[in-house]
Amino acid sequence: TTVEETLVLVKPDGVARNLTGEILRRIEAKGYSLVDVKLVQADRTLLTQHYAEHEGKPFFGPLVEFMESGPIVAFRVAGNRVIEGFRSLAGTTDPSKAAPGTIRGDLGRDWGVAVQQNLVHGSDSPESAARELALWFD
Ligand code: DAT
Ligand code: MG
Repeated sequence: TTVEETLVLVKPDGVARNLTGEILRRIEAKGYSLVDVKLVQADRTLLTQHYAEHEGKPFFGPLVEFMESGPIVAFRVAGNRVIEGFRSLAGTTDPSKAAPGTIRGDLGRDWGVAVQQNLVHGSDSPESAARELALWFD
C-alpha cells in the first residue's frame, strides 16, 4: 500500500448547495480518512498561490473570483493511493463530461453554469498535494 494525503476542497458552489456532507460521505465510503477539516473564506493571495499553474490562462480571473465568492470547506484526507483515487471519485473537470457515479457527474450542474463550478478540487500529484496542504493547513 501507498498511504498518501491529499487536499480536497468543497468549492463555494458545493458549500452553498449543502453538498459538503454528501461529498465527505463518498470520501469515507471509499475508505479514506478525514485527518483535518476547516471552513475558509479564501482571499486572492491564497487562491493565486493555489492556482499558480493556471495564472495567465483566460479562465484564471473568473476562477479566482468564483473561489472568493463564498466559504470553502478544506479537507485533509489520507488513504491508500488517495491522490489519484480522489481524482477518480471526483470525475473529469467538466461536469457535463464527468461519468455517472462520480461527484461531478452525479451532482454537478451541467448547464447554465461555468466549468469552474464543479464542486470540488483535488490535488493532482504528490508534489501538488504537499504544496497545497501546506498552503491551506499550515
Ligand atoms: P481540475 O480542477 O480538474 O484539476 P484544472 O486544474 O485543469 O482542473 O483547472 C482548475 C479549475 O479551473 C477547474 O476545476 C475548473 C476551471 N477550469 C479549468 N479549465 C477551464 C476552462 N477551459 N474553462 C473554464 N474553467 C476552467
Ligand atoms: Mg487541477
